[in-house]
Amino acid sequence: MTGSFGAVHSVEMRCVGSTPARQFTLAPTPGLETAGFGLAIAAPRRHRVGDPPAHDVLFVGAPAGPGHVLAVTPGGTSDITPHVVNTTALGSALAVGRFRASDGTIELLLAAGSTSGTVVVMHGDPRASRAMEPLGCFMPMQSEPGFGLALTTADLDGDGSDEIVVGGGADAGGRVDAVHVYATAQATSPTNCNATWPEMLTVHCSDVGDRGVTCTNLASGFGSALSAGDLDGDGRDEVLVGAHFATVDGVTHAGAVYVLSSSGTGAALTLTTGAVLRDQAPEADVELGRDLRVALIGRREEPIVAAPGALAVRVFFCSGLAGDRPGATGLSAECR
Ligand SMILES: [Ca+2]
Ligand SMILES: [Ca+2]
Repeated sequence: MTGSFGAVHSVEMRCVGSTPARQFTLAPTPGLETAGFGLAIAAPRRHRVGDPPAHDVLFVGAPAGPGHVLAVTPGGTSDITPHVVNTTALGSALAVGRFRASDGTIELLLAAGSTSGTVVVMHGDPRASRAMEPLGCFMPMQSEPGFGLALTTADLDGDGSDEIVVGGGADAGGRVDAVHVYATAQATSPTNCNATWPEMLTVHCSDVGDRGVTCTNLASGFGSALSAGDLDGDGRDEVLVGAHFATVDGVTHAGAVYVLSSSGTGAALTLTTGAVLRDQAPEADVELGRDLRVALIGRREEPIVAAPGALAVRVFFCSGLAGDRPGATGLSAECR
């Protein structure tokens, strides 16, 4: 799936090398500022093998200026921009989750604010009469430039409801090195974005010696790309964190992806590094992990990781987690 921006105002969906299978084009609308349309895109994810098909909707951010967010459904394109105060660049990052697993609604997370950082939460069913409405918004406990540069949702305690994961903690140069996790039951006034939500936990980058990955005391970019999925099939999502400027085997900016595994619930929830994805023969400035997604391939969710310096996208069928190593049961054919 590719996004485009500027005057094009379109999002194309295509198989690699093919002509677009489907293209959404935004008709010019008087009074609607849509510059940057396509800079961020998000769609509901199938949480488990065997889940019913997710909502047929694509959310598209147009973050230039104040920012807008649009919902593209088979019925057409609608502007669902929430009216909240003190935000700019709304829609610069997007993520879709399910906080109330059983009622058929979904949540949309929108990043806003290129300097202060705010995350807006919307709730509803974009296909039905229950339109997407603002549910709450929050800022970090302490000002963090870059807060919300990356967003994802993940069911970290296995209760069927997603938690919120936010990349943030940038230094003065905008380099990110922290990942924050929030519970989803903290909805606050949707019109006041000066609120803070209590964090469940924060994770910083740490070196992994047996994988040759060094990131501490570096601007590793840890947290500037996020995704989540249940790589080992144990019912809990893992959080995947790109650290595209990490040093690997002494090679600078080779990049790596941290696979964070959860344990415990509630206040006792913890995230630890369960595995690290890296190139077997790292090369300088490949920046593995600059962007990443988890997608269902066969019966398992697998990481798909950008390696822009190698002009490549890498799929890691074997993360190295217990249950996701060669010889484990239930694996994709490529990982047996
Ligand atoms: Ca959960
Ligand atoms: Ca898992």
